[in-house]
Amino acid sequence: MPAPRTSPGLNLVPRPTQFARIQGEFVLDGETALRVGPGAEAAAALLRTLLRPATGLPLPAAPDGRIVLAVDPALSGLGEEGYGLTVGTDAVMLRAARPAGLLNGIQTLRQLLPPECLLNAPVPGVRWTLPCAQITDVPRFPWRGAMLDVARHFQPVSFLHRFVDLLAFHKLNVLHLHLTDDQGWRLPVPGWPRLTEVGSVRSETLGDGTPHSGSYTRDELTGLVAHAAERGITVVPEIEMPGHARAALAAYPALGNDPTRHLDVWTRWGVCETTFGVHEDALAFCRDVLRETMSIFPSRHLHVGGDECPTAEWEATPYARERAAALGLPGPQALHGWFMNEIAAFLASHGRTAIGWTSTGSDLGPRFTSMSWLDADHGRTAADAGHDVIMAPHRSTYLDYAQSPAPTEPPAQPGVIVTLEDVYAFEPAPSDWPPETASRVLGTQAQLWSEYWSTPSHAEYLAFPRLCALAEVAWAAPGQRSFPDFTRRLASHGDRLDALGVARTV
Ligand code: TNX
Repeated sequence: MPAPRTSPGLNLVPRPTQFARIQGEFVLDGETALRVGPGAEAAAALLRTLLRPATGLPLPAAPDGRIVLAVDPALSGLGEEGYGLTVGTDAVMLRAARPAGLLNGIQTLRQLLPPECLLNAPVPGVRWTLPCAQITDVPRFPWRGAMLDVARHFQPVSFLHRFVDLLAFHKLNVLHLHLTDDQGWRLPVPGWPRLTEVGSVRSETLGDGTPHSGSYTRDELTGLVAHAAERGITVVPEIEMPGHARAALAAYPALGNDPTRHLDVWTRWGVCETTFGVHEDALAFCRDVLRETMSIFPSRHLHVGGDECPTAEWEATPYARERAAALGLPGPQALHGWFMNEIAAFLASHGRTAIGWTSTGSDLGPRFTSMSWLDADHGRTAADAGHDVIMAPHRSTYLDYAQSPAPTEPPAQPGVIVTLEDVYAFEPAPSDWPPETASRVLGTQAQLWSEYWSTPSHAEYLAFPRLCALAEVAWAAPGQRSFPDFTRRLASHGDRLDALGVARTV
């Protein structure tokens, strides 16, 4: 740790919408109390939870508390997640139209305090000061996220909690959890025990001779959802279909296109030819899985994959050709859209919205929110066609690519380099798009596919500091972003990441 600094500048990440440094400071000490207005109880609890380990401050509630936490629906200009913060020498006033705004303001308070407040053990001898300031802060996009692929390499639930904490610290509000893929199934589903017994275990990876396995319990996942909600984060689960399904097919071959074939949980990377069948049994299975998924994850959106689905097995199978003909489709390839649209309709009947990966305008029906991964033009095509869009173009948001060409970089997804500046330069809704198209962009998110990393520290190494840049892209308006200004702030922010113990090596 660097020497304690009693008066950090603002140097906030992401950059607030409006801010001014005012002379003076507010000191938090054992006497400081919180004045907690109606609707602000959860924010007060979070503030205490976050500050207690390092500061030991009790921050009790009191009617004359000098830190005011208030929800005021009249402040509608702050939207769902914005906040106003005034730090004076005598009082701190944090206000928002909705409780979620207060949670963002609390992360700002943490960044304004000396970075030692972020340590996970008592830090004696630090004066806990806030620089006086006036801040009004409203996010640009409602979807500011990160995808964590726990299918290729399972991660302990403790890391998921920590990752949520790191997202919240950067005012990101979505954890997209990629729970199933060819190489592993991580979600228990009642009535389908082999999904975790068989589907969560891979015998080896690329011939390394080392088994890899892991799955979550329902309680662990509901606990994660609650932990995230306390921090203003929605966990959006992803169940892949009809491709990227090999682990499920290893568990239940009858869900595929040839029930007599024995399949292993895939031990290689890339696009797997084996897919779910386009029959009622596979659809019924997917609905079952999604019912369980919905009962764990209350998110409005559920991700149902849809990417990289070879149709060769359907083309080679008489039942699939007959099904396509009976549905009046031009051929078995069109069964992909049919399958996905059946699933989207099922989710809609439960009041949920399906998200699908799209690389082109795609065959996903109008119910889908499109997660566009190829490039911005394809995202625009989807938005032009009327889809809500989450922009995830790989050259800007895939943090599993290396961040520099240096030979010292640890293993990463090969083929592309995504630098900090590449991420920062990304514009999710360019100003030359028609306003209606741009308005369909819900936001953006980072991707941490996990073929090439397997440990939490490696994930953190890949995520930071590029995720700081993505957080600012998602939060701040284009006219407020400047890479030199960002990197200057990042120098101070690095002290915060160090205090949080963010891994700088794998
Ligand atoms: C493609 S892009 C995938 C993933 C891989 C990633 C990196 C997309 C929706 N699917 O299955 O992990 O590339 O190789």
